[in-house]
Amino acid sequence: MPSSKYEREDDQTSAEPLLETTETGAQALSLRKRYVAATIAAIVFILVLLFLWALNGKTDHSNSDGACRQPAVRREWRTLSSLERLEYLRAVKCLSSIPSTVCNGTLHDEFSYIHRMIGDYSHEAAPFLPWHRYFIHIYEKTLKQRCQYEGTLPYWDWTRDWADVTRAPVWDATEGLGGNGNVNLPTSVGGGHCVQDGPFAGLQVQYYNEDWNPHCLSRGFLTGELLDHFGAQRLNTSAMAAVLDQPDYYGFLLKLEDGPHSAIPIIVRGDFYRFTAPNDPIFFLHHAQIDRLWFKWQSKDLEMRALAYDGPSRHNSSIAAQLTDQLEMAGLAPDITVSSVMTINNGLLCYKFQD
Ligand SMILES: *[C@@H]1O[C@H](CO)[C@@H](O)[C@H](O)[C@H]1NC(C)=O
Ligand SMILES: *[C@@H]1O[C@H](CO)[C@@H](O)[C@H](O)[C@H]1NC(C)=O
Ligand SMILES: *[C@@H]1O[C@H](CO)[C@@H](O)[C@H](O)[C@H]1NC(C)=O
Ligand SMILES: [Cu+2]
Repeated sequence: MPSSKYEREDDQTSAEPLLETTETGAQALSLRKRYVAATIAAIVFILVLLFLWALNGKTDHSNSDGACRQPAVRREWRTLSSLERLEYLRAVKCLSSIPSTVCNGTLHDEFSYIHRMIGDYSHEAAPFLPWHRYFIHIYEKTLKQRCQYEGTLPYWDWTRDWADVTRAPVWDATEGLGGNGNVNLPTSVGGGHCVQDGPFAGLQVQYYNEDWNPHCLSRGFLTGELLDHFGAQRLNTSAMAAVLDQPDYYGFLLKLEDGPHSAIPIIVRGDFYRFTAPNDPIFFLHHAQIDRLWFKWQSKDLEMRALAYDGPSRHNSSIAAQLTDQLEMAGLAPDITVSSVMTINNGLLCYKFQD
């Protein structure tokens, strides 16, 4: 009994003689054409795939040709999904598991160390806004490159919590950065107590101002009249409008820096209201909001304000700032000019904000 294998051989032998006729010659030709067409189609298909793959490789959003085609979207903390919040917290925690090659401690400590060592030149001076814009960009990039974070840096819009910022969702113990220090423990640095809830419970940080001083992450939320004085009075709608209505760059900067920018760390206390403020991971959500407010101010007249830059070139300096000044990062990342971060869709930076 013939198997199917034999049946096929029978088919071939019966087909072969047909190739002799001219009619089947034309058939063979059209077969060859089809073969060529199929090959070309396959090559085109592979080329398209390669092209798409190359495009996709560029979605780290910073394009070398200076174009920003797909800006990353920075979003407000409470608009992230639970999963997105947890993923961000995972990545931030990951930083404190990677040893630093720059200072004692981990990548987490590096940001405090650099901010204290070099960042203070930028405070109450023109570079305050661009220096921090670059600094938090480096942080976001580090989360991506060292901790496989695929999201963007979130911001905390504390104007939504102006009446009492200590009750904002960002302090949640399960889907936030944890809350106030534990007041039942002895006081820690900065008038706070060790944080014992949330993802940073028990986190040890290495620096406090100038000192190498390993300690627990500390917070000490203000309450009552002080909270109202530094919180509600500086963060309410009319107070914020007065900041954003400033017509010139340095006037706006000072109002923002001395007003809401300082208000939050004064309220949180502990590690935050010191030059080693990045010890507290809330620093980066806060500065993403400061950066957003600068962008909001710029957006009122983007063409002019993308170039608006004046004031002292560094803290206590009598030399006027210029767009060609360098932003110093002490090896954390390359020094770059102020002008390279005046806009947020310029190639080096490529993001936008979702309101
Ligand atoms: C690093 O830690 C050592 C002790 O292990 C200490 O003596 C030194 O001062 C620290 N260095 C810095 C830059 O903090
Ligand atoms: C809002 O802020 C302004 C300016 O600091 C202050 O005078 C006003 O009392 C504040 N309003 C409330 C409701 O806190
Ligand atoms: C800036 O000047 C003030 C007042 O003269 C001084 O207290 C402070 O130490 C100076 N800061 C720096 C970084 O030089
Ligand atoms: Cu700072």
